[in-house]
Amino acid sequence: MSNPGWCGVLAVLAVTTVVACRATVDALEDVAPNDNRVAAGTLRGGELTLRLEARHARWSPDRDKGPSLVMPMFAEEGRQPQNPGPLIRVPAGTTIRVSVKNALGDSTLVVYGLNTRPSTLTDTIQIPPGATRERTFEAGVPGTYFYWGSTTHQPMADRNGMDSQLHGAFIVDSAGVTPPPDRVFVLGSWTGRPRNRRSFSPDLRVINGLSWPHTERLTYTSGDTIRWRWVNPSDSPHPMHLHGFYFDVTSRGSWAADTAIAKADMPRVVTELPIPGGTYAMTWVPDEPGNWFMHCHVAYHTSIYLAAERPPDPADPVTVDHDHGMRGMVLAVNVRPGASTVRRATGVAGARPIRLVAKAALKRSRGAWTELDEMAFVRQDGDVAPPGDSVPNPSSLLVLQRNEPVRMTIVNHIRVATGVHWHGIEVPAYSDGVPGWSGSDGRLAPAIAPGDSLTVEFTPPRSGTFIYHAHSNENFLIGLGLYGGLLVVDSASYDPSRERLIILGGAGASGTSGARINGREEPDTVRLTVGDKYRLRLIYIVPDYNAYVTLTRDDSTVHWRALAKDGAELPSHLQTVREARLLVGPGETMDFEYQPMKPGLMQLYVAQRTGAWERHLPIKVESRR
Ligand SMILES: [Cu+2]
Repeated sequence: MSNPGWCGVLAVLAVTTVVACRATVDALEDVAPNDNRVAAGTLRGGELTLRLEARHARWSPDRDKGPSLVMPMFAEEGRQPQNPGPLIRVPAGTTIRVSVKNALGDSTLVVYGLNTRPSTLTDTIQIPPGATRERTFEAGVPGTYFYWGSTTHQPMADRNGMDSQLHGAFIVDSAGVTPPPDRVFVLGSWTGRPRNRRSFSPDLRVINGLSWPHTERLTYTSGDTIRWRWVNPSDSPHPMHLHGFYFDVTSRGSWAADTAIAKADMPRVVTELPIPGGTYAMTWVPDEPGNWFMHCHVAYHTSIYLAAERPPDPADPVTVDHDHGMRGMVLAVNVRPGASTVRRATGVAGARPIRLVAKAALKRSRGAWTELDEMAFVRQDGDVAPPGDSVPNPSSLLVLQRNEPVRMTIVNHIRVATGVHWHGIEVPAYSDGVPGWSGSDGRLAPAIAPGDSLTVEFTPPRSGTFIYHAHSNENFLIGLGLYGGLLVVDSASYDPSRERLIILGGAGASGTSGARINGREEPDTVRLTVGDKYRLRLIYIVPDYNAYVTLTRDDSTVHWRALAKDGAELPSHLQTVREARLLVGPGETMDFEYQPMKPGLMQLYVAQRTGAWERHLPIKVESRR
């Protein structure tokens, strides 16, 4: 491969590798992206024999379209190195005989996770340079796991360095049955550390070793049962969001242990947040043809800033267009029509018309990153356009009636093309809001150009708490305010006086870090009355961060009752009282019931996961008059 980006890449890599010139690099092997469809090793008579090696190899996260990186990778002996590393997949009861050779040259390799499940972190294999170590163990309990290697001794939560791609999925299937077809996806994170600011500094988030738009394109037929396993050996939680459909979480675990979830207890969600070291399995049945996505909802993890070869930083980051705006952890799914002819309805006579204007308050001075536009969606009622010189904060709340068709006209009054995604709502593909992607049968929704508009239709089938947001250049567009609350209600049971909506969203033009609560850095006090039961609707759409959310009183965490996740009501036996503290990621919504029993002050604390920022929402509980 020849590429002008090479020398800069090598400057980055020279820190930990011996690679210094193109001649040496050309002698290296290329890394094959591993789609985890073929198990490694030889399985015979209840015994798997597997010979692994860790070698330096040339990884191209954009396939042959971008620069490559020389990094330690796992390979089967005598075979091409893979990212993720060779898949270990055996039935329970299998004896695994594995050898690992450290061909990295200069560092001791520590291998974790080559042992019986459940496992512990202390059970490692230490392999000096040039040495081979062997291990024989029983596979253990069925589940979704992984193994990994380390040369830097970084903990899982910091796993983004030169050894960050040394990992492979480890799947234990139930014994005595043929496992139903499934797919295994491994998330990966690598953060470039340039020696100086002018060095090319790729920063990568990948699925099975590849970055969008080079990730695998999956094709299914409407009505198929789709089973996916997700493995997260990376440095951060990834809120993995499926467009257009709910999925059931069938197990949750980690590299070490896994717990299958009984059918009646399976979370039904559109976003699942595996933590570093976490795994989960999911099942879904698409019933609507078209192009769909499953992607990480941390905006940065699907942004232009995550390309092996990215365009130069734009002078005006707001204007990054939709084609250039997505990279990283995105998986494409095309659903073909199946036997059922039932489609999500469009063109319904009498659909309720709603006009939604994407607006910007022009604050930017040319080229200045610090002076960005405040943005919002403003609902336009009647013929009078909202005034042009300001935007509300937050965007207009949309309240839709369940099963009532809506015809949504999105008017673009910002200075870049975009689309609007109705996050969590089961919409027809064309209405899903990804410019140039959403649609089916060759009819794709266009980007809505500045000054233009687009009309889409859908009929929300369930009541719940949802989000609508711009689906392009999300770091900036969601960050600057293009998100809003979307409630679907049954009018008979909807009582706004007994509900409180809490929207955690982008920080606005004051910066792309931090967050706002209900549109403000210092939000208005929420008032509750003693003895009343409230539905707290929590929307988390801070684009770039995961955070801990805690409801407190007198510095201690209170309890609330979980009611719904991502707009789907929990089955009654799962509507349990629990401590009011949780880790949330972008694209998640949750409903809780809370009944204050005495007057006083409370706080909702929102703390970015690694402590980068903190916000709080004051809540005042008042006596009944
Ligand atoms: Cu992510």
